[in-house]
Amino acid sequence: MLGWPQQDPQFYQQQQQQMQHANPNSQHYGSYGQNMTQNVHGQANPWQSFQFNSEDEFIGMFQHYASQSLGGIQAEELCRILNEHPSIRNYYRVTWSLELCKIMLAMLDRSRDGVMQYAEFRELLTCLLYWHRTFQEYDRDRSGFIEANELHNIISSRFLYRLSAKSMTMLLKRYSKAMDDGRCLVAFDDFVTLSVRLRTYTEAFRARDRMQHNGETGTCQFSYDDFLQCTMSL
Ligand SMILES: [Ca+2]
Repeated sequence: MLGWPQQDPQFYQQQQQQMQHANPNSQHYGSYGQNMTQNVHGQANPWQSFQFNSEDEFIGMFQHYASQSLGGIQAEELCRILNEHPSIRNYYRVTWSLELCKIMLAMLDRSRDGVMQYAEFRELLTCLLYWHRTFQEYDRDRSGFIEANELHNIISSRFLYRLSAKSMTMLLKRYSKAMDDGRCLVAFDDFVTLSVRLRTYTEAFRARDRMQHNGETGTCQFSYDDFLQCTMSL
C-alpha cells in the first residue's frame, strides 16, 4: 500500500519473538530499551498527560483523524494531531515536521502497512512522553535545547546504548548545531529523530544477528534489498 516497503510478515513476527527473548544486557548492544520499558510502561500514560478525561476520549480524538477505510492515520494526520490538538501541542511546544512524522510512523508500524493503527499511535505517544521527560531533565532552563555532551550522557547512561567514541562523535555532529559561543545544541525534534533511528536500526540489526548466529555476535549480513528496506523506510 502506498509504495511502502513490504516485509515478509512471518519474518517480522519471528523478529519480534526474537527480540522478546533477547538478553537485555547484551555485550554487543548494551541494554538499550530496558530502561524505557521500566520507566514508561505503567507510569507514563498519554491520555492523562494530555489531559483527556478517559482513554475513550483519547481514542475518540484519534478516530476523528483516522480514515475509516484504512483503519488508522498516515503521517499527514499524525502531523496534524501533534501540531493542532491544543493540549498535545501545548505539551511539547514544538512544530512537528511531516518528515519526522513519517519516521515516527515507520518506527512503530508493526503491521508494516504504512498506516498507524491506534495501538501503534498509543505506543508512539508513550515513547514520546518518555523522550520528552528525559530531554526536559537535561534542558533545565527550558530553552528547548540540550548541549551535545548531555546528549552523549543520555545515549550512553540513560538509553544504555553501547557506541564507540567514533560513532558517538558522528552522532553528536549530525544531530547538533554549533553556536557562535562555541556550544553545540540539540533541539527536541532532532533528539526524537536520533532516538527513533538509533532504536529502529539497532533492533533491525540485532534481530538479524540473532537469527543468523543463534546468539549475538555484534555482526550480521544484509542483502542489498533488505538493507534498503531497513534504511529507506526511516
Ligand atoms: Ca500499522
